Amino acid sequence: MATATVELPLEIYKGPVDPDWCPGCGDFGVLRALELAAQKLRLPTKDLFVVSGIGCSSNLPGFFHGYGVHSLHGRAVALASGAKLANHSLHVVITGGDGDGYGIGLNHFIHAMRRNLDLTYIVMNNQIYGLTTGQASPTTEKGHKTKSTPRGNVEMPVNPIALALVSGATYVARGLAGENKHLADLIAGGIRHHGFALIDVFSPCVTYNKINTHQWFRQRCYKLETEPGYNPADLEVALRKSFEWGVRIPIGVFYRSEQLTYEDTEPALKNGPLVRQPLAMARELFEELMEEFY
Ligand SMILES: Cc1ncc(C[n+]2csc(CCOP(=O)(O)OP(=O)(O)O)c2C)c(N)n1
Ligand code: SF4
Ligand SMILES: [Mg+2]
Repeated sequence: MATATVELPLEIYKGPVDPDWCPGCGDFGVLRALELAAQKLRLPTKDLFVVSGIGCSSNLPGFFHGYGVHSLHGRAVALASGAKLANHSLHVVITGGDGDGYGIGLNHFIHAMRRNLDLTYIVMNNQIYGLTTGQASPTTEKGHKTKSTPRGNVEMPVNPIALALVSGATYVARGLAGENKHLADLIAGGIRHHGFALIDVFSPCVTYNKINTHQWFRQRCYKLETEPGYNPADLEVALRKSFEWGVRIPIGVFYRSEQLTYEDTEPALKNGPLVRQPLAMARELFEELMEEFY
């Protein structure tokens, strides 16, 4: 990991535009935690690439200083995968919402995990579509009355932690907006991790989700690291934990495992990042191919 030799000031990660999120939105805490994580890792802004989809949460790259793309709804993981393969010396961080990542973008999410691409995905999970003013999302709880489910949501919510565990992610964590230092450690751990990292973050939408509020989470969340004997290397235990929901809800690192990444095993990347390799094909290879096709 390319890092600066001295501690960098936090202000260098501050974007050119101030966030326009509603006062109290959990996303402020996530942005702060990302800045703290970058500072903790001494990451130069030129080595950071932040990609998002569409949603309130997906506006984050505009509020952060680094390279960034505010892409299409549900396509952040696909774009990030391409960027990482083009230049795998970059730290590629994806930020977005539950609708963006677990709804329209779900297929990309699953395939990136099974490939164990070296990406860090921070999902600001507010269990609602915030930007479009309060429709049910894939993580909206059963029975929740929203604009699109006025008689109560009849669908079972996606369980992002369990999904990530069975799909091949090698760093699976959950954080809470407002627990900024804890969240910054989880994000720093995800960026440092060699492989696909999911950090699902409870980031309450104070305007459109009046059930899963900051207070609701503060009353229920506990840290896995305070659980005696919890071992994040044990996939089966992590999977069992991922179903704990209700009176007690775990946050922290569920699972961590060091495995070869897609980039490690892709022959085309053996000679370094593609962006630093010559565009032209070697003469011998060209002639070999011509020979074969004739
Ligand atoms: C292809 C496409 N379909 C639908 C939309 C409308 N749309 C914009 S944001 C969004 C959902 C956002 O929810 P989420 O990802 O949870 O982000 P939040 O606003 O809650 O942070 C939708 C459906 C769109 N922009 N593009
Ligand atoms: S609508 Fe909800 S998610 Fe969007 S900025 Fe406001 S509080 Fe945040
Ligand atoms: Mg949302």
